[in-house]
Amino acid sequence: MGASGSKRELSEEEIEFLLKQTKYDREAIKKWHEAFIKDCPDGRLTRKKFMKVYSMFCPGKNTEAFRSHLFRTFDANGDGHISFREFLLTLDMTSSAKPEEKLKLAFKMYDVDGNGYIEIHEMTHILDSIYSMMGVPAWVRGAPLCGPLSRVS
Ligand SMILES: [Ca+2]
Ligand SMILES: [Ca+2]
Repeated sequence: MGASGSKRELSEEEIEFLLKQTKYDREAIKKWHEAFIKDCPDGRLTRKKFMKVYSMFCPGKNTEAFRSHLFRTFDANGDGHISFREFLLTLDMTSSAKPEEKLKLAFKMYDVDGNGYIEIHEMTHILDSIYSMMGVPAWVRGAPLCGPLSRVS
C-alpha cells in the first residue's frame, strides 16, 4: 500500500469548514472520516463503488437509475467522484430536520442537468426511476404523469 495522499488526513481547515457547514461536531466528523477512508483509502468514492455500496442499502432489481441520480446529487462538483466533503455535506442534508434542507436536496436530485430549473422531463425521469425501483410496471408509470403534468407545460 502506498503511503501517499494527504487526503487520508483530515486537515484542521477541513474540520473547521465542516463544523461550520454541518450539524456534526468534531468527534462525529472524525468518525465519519475514518469510516470513509477505510472504504475509500484515496479519499474519493468512485461511482462504481457508490453503486455497489448503495445496492446494499437499497436492494432490489431496478435501483440502478435511482442510485445514479443519487450519485449525481452527492457529487456536487460533477467530477465523477464523491469527496469526503461532498459526502458529509449531502449526508447532513439528508438527515437534516429542516424542511428547506430536504427540499434543497430534492431539488438537486430532480434538476438533472443542474441548470437551476426542474423541467417536466426531468421530473418524469426521476419519478420513473423511483417507480421502477418500487416495481411499478412501465405501463402504469406512464399513466398518471401524462395527466396532470402534461397540462402544466
Ligand atoms: Ca465530486
Ligand atoms: Ca434542469
